[in-house]
Amino acid sequence: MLSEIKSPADLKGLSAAQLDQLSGEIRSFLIEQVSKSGGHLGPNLGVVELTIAIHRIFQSPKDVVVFDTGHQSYVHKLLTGRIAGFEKLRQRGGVAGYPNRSESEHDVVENSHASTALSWSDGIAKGFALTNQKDRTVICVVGDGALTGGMSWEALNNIAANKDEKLVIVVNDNERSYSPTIGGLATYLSTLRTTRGYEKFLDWGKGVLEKTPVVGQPIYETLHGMKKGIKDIVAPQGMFEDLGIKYFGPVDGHDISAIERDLLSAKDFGGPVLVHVITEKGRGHAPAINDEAEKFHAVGVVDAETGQPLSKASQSWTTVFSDELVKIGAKRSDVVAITAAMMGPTGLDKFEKAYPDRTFDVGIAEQHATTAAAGMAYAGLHPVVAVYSTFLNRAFDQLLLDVALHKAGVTFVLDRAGVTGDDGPSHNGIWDLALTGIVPTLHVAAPRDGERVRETLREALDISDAPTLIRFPKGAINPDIPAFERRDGIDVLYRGESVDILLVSIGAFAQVAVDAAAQAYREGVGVTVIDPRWVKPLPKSLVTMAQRYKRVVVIEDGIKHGGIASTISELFRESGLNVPVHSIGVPLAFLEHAKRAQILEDLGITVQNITRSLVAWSSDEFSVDVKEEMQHPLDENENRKPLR
Ligand SMILES: Cc1ncc(C[n+]2csc(CCOP(=O)(O)OP(=O)(O)O)c2C)c(N)n1
Repeated sequence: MLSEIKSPADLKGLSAAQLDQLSGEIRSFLIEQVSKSGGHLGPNLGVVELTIAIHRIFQSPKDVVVFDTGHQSYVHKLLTGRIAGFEKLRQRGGVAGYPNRSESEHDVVENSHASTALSWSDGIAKGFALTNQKDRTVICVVGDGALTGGMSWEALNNIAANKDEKLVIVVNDNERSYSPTIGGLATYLSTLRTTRGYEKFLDWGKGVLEKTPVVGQPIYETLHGMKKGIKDIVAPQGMFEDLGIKYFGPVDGHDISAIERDLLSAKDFGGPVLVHVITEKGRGHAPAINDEAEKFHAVGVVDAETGQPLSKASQSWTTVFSDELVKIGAKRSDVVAITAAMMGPTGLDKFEKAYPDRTFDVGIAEQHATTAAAGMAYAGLHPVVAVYSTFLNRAFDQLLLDVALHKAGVTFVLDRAGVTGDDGPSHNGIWDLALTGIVPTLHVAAPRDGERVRETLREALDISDAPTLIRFPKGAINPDIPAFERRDGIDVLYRGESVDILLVSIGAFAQVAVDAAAQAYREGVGVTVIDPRWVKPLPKSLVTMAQRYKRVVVIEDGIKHGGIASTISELFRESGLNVPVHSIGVPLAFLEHAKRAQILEDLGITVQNITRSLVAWSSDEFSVDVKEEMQHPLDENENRKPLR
């Protein structure tokens, strides 16, 4: 049946039995395809019936469906004509792992960062009202996890103020973010979930009391009159209704006709409505259900039947950090760990196991995590805030003003820094070096290997009068790259035979840099490779070192614009050092989803290509071109295909 569904219209005439069959087919399809490519399997298995019901009751794209975060939009993609693209899910040429406007008119919001959907929906609904598109409804699907993000509440506060807003908020409550959702809101939703509906209570009351002669009926009427009060006790949806948002539910999120009933009522209501839908993450797939930790929130390439990873897990950057922090925690009782709903993915799970009282999961709340860390530092602790690089973007103001201005001894650990690839434009951690470069007092390290992760982490934790930050990439860690010598904190990784080029390698590109230097040597070009480890502040001796070379080349896994190369150029300029600085890194563009290696290849960040550039730069004729390139650093981007 699935292959016959070309658009949501094809769902409308299906019988209950056919819908059942379709749900089963979608689940089998997802298990098979997502296991091959990796992706958000658990969340999508949980929203099969919910997505079908939404597309039967509403008319996308006239009605706009916005998925918060967007990781749970696979079923929506299947129902909107994109089955073929799943062969290459999250790969170049295949469907993206998140909604994508270029794929379909049914995708409006290209997200991946959580808790924005209610604001998007509020804006779209207000826009429809003001532009005379009153027949269009906005449906916002938001998880209980995403509701822990502050933006969700800023949006609800505004939505509630507009009683006529045609907005249906579907809370997809599966009790989990990656791990179980935490906090006061989670407790509140759980009360809603577990309390039997007050209507049932009243029905029961009516039945019993009506049979009670004389006093029965009046008591029932009094109860009914006190509806609101009783409701708060029996089914306390009061929080939403007090805000001014009509509440329906809770409804079984795997019963299509039950969801449809509530969605229909919501559609007809004519104002902001919240439909509370209870779903099960990983529904219908035993390995997902049995995964207590994350219910297969996100899987790599796995065996479709057993859910077991197909390749052996290798040592990752995350595990090196995770193990070292646990060791440090044993000696330092002031060290505490903070995660924004990503305990496992950031490796803080081991710290939590060892020191549960010193570990805080704040929900999807990077801003709160950052400012709360400043508070903890003031109180005498040394917080380690572990987040993905891309999510620190959220907390820039808090980093700048709450942490850095107060010189708070907080250490940020950014995982998944640099090009990550398969999760698309918004998941690349390519902005952190540029963003943190403009934060006074902050120290930034980019370790090149495991030994340096351990070392810089310890150095960071020894700094208590200023914030520190360590960034490293996703995935398996390369073998350690020992230094020949260390000068003023700068490691020399490869000594060139002559002084043609000083190659400054930032972080995990060190191996590529050393290999390129070795190849350049074979072509008669002398390249010395150094790794400053700490890239902010840059060691002054960099200037003295660079003086001896004809050219300096900087390689970094981040945007070139405002990155380390640009800081080094400025440092040289201010020091009166007139040496050309070339930059190898990521151009200022949004990178479409593809494998990291493919993207790096496109950007020319391969040993072969870098060698070619080193050789070209070292030749004299090139100097004219170089000047032009420095004046127009973005020109080259325009010719690059996969960028937009
Ligand atoms: C700002 C931000 N921080 C962290 C994440 C990582 N993340 C992706 S999905 C997710 C959990 C979402 O939970 P929920 O909204 O309940 O959706 P579910 O997966 O349970 O359906 C998290 C923390 C993110 N996408 N955005």
